[in-house]
Amino acid sequence: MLDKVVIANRGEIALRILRACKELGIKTVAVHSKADADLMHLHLADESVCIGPNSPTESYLNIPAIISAAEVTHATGIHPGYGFLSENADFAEQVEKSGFTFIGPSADVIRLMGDKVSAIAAMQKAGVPTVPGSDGSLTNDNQKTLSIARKIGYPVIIKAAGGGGGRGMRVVHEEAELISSVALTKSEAGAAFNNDTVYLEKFLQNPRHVEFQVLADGQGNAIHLGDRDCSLQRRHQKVIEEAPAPYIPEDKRQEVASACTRACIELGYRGAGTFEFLYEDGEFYFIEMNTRVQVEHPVTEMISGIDIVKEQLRIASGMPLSVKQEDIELKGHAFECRINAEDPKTFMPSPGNVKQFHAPGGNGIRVDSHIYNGYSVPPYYDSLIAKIISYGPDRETALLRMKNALDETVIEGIKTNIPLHQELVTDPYFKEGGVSIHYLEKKLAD
Ligand code: MV4
Repeated sequence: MLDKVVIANRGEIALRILRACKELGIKTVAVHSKADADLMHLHLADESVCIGPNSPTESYLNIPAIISAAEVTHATGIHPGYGFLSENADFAEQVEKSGFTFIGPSADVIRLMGDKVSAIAAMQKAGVPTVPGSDGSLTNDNQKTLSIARKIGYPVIIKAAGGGGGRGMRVVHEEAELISSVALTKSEAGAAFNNDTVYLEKFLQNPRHVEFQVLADGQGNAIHLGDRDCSLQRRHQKVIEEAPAPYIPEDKRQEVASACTRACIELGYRGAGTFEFLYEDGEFYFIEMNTRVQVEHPVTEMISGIDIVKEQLRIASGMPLSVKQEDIELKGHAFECRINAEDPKTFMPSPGNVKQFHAPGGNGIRVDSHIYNGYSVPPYYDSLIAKIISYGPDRETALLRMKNALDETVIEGIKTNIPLHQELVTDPYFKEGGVSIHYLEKKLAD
């Protein structure tokens, strides 16, 4: 087992990783920016190291500072959490070259998935269903581009190979716009990602966002923990997630889940991963793979009973998966509300002092949060301050428990999006389940 792990992140996920380390008897090193000297997990960690000033680029994105922190504390592994350096292949490579264990897949696999064109090609090879598209990058041959789009049918979407998560995309509704749109997306991609490679897909107009959680040990074993529906989002920021995804025929779910685990074996994948799909008219279409632990991993933990972060740590320690697919029973239903320090109407960040915090509780409620009475939310980072997770034997019960949990929660001194969540959990369409990726933005527009 890893002896000592540097937690290269902040906020709730740093605390989440710390708790998993403690359960496994792994010593912890908390690294933090100057603004984050009051983070809760610093007191719970065995050691803490200040790695730089407030700016993320000088602290949580500062590769030499993080590797130095591992060196001076004689750590053996580095857990990147989500965001920041978690999907940076160069970081993973430098961590390993410096003699530490990167808690995640190999740098090569991170790089393969970071390039969306190579990721899609790998998935097609492994039998994972993808969106009809250009099957590779677009070339300078405009006639060829026009013929690909004509064959697929409009609307189409042009995406940057270096993009992902909603960055570097453009929808094209008619042939007359295609070539200029490709040029524009290419030039924006070159500036944003230093990679002007673009590809084309059929644009799905009203899909849901459904993703599968996998775990693989790099020793020939891979399992899935079912799916999650993350359709309720605004500007590519997820708001509520749930597991399992509602109204997916069980045979379809099994078919796609099996394709994902087979792909993990074929790729020699190691660690936790997420296969992102669009789901429309009963079909799944792969769009991206995330090679990190995700914000919404707790909903899967609730229905599977598997501790995903502990599995990451065990896998990185060279241990095989602790469970087989046939031992996993996905049971009940779970929701996660992302509580942000922001104005519930304007979505403007609302950093500042938390004068009062009372967490909800009761049967089936889990709260992952680093905030406490008197904690100051700094303005420099993501506004996520808590995740309220509810579990129940069925979707209706889990949602009722979430409503009660939101009503119980007290956060004073800063604005939060709890009023928005209270509105959403009583929304008749959301209660029904299966809303598309456009539902929240349309609702907010009215
Ligand atoms: C799409 C799409 C429709 N058709 N691809 C946005 C984030 C990135 N992961 C991929 N995205 C999309 N790709 C095709 N072929 C619509 C989106 C999309 C979206 C996807 C998931 C969750 C929210 C979204 C919001 C807007 C657009």
